[in-house]
Amino acid sequence: MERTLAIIKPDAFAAGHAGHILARIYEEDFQVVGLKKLHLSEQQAAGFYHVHADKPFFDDLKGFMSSGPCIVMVLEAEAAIRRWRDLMGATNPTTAPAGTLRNQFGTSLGRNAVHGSDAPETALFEVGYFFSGMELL
Ligand code: RTP
Ligand code: MG
Repeated sequence: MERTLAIIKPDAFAAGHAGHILARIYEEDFQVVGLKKLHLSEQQAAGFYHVHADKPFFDDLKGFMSSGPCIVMVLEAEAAIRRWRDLMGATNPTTAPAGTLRNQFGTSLGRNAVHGSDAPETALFEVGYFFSGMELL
C-alpha cells in the first residue's frame, strides 16, 4: 500500500465541490487515512510548494493557496500516487481528460481544483508537512 497527499484547493472548496470530490475518492477505492480543513497562511503555502519558489507563477500559487480554506487529505491505495494523479488529470484543466477532477472542477491552470504528490519522496514530505503519525488512521 502507498500513501499520497491530496488537497481540495480553495477554488473547489469555495465552489462547494468538496463533497463530490470526496465521493469520487471513495468510489475509486482510496482509503482516507487523514483529513483536515485548513486555511493556510502565505508562508505555509510557500513552504508546501517550496520546490516552485523560483518559478514565475510562485507568487500567484502561494496567494491562491492561502486565499481560503482547503481540505488536506492522506489517501492510501495500491499505487496511490499515480492513481490519484490519474484521477486529477493534467495540470491544465483544458487538457485534462473528460472524467477527471480537473476537467470537471478546474477553471484555469492556476485554479485547478486539486493537488496530488508527484513521487514517493514528495509524498513523504507533503504528508509530514500537514499530519503527525497519530492523525493517520
Ligand atoms: P499540484 O502540485 O498542485 O498537484 O500540480 P501539478 O503537480 O500538476 O503541477 P506543478 O508543476 O507541481 O505546479 C504546481 C501548481 O502551480 C500552478 N502552475 N502554474 N503558470 C504556470 O505556468 C503554472 N504552472 C504550474 C498550477 O496551478 C499547478 O497546479
Ligand atoms: Mg506538483
